[in-house]
Amino acid sequence: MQWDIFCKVIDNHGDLGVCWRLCCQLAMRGERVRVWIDDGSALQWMAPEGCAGVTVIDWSDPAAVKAAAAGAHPDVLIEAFGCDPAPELIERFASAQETSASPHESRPWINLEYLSAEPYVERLHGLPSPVFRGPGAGLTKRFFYPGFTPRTGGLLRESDLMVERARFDRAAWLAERSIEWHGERLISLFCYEPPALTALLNELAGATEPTRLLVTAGRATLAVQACLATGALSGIASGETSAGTGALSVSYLPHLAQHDFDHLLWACHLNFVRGEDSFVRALWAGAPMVWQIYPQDDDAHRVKLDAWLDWLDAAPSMRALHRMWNGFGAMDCADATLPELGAGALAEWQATIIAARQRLLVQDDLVTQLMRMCAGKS
Ligand code: TRH
Repeated sequence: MQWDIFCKVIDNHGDLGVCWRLCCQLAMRGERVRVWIDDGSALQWMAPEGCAGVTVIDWSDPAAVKAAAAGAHPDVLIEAFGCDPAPELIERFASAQETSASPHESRPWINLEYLSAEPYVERLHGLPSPVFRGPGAGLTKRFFYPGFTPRTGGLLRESDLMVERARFDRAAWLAERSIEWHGERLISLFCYEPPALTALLNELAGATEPTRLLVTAGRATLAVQACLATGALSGIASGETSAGTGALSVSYLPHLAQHDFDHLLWACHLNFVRGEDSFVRALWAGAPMVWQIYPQDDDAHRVKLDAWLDWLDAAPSMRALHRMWNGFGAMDCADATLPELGAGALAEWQATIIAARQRLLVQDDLVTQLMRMCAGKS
């Protein structure tokens, strides 16, 4: 089938990251995919080689929209995160419905929602949403909610993911990427500007166990460099591509292609992730993880974070660390300290993540469920 997926980049990289992963997984199953993006600039580093079977259309270019709209009608329209596709494209989609054989064979229009572990997801997943206004009036969308339980839409997961994960060679990958490593503990950092960042850097610098912090490009690098620039850490040696003090060494990474970002998570003994897509990828990586949730108004993200920690059955120490890392604890005072990131705590957290991953691996992945819904079988 022909899938048209609409993606508007709000901020950061997750809207595009999730949509791109969805496109690639559909194409891997032989589907024809067009992804309409208003700002696809991040694809230059996220997917420099593109993906066979996926056509990228610049939604902000009227000529590109016109040319694509003259092409084949989509069999499925996916509106990612409520992004409201251009009216002329909805009109075209609606006109294609009229040529459908019968209403029950109408072409699916799916509203792909953000991921959450909150209870409402199971209630709303799959519900119809009639369209009353605009060019789509009279049509019906369906809600598709990703999630962590069998009564949700599941999570994006490539069919060969765990085979690739098992095959991964940490030392070879680090060498290929020219990342300095002397056998020390590796921690990845992908974050916004967490209030507890100084406390983390101080803890790692003062620990007995040496650590190399692999800092991702963009906001995480800026946040670490800002911390180091304040002199909050004593004796830090700070350079363009690396820094270090005490037991802590810091390596600043370039942007990695999306498939390689997974390898970063697989290489590390602890992953600090954020948003939505990297959060899921850290679960699949099976290492201890700390999630900085995307901040929302009126603290809605706090409810969302707690819902996930409840689903995870997280230990009190993991909950305490998440509260601090997300600024819900007393991290605004300079001398606050994080829970010890010792071997015992990491082993306990890793057991929790691996148990959660096992629960997820026995569920159908998101694309399997989406294709089933669009084939009218769910
Ligand atoms: O960038 P994010 O914070 O995106 C956020 C969230 O998705 C949030 O839910 C959404 O509301 C907001 O955007 C608008 O985090 P996320 O979701 O992990 O997306 C980052 C993507 O970037 C992910 O697909 C991984 C990818 N990535 C790379 O491919 N290479 C890299 O080097 C890095 C750092 C990230």
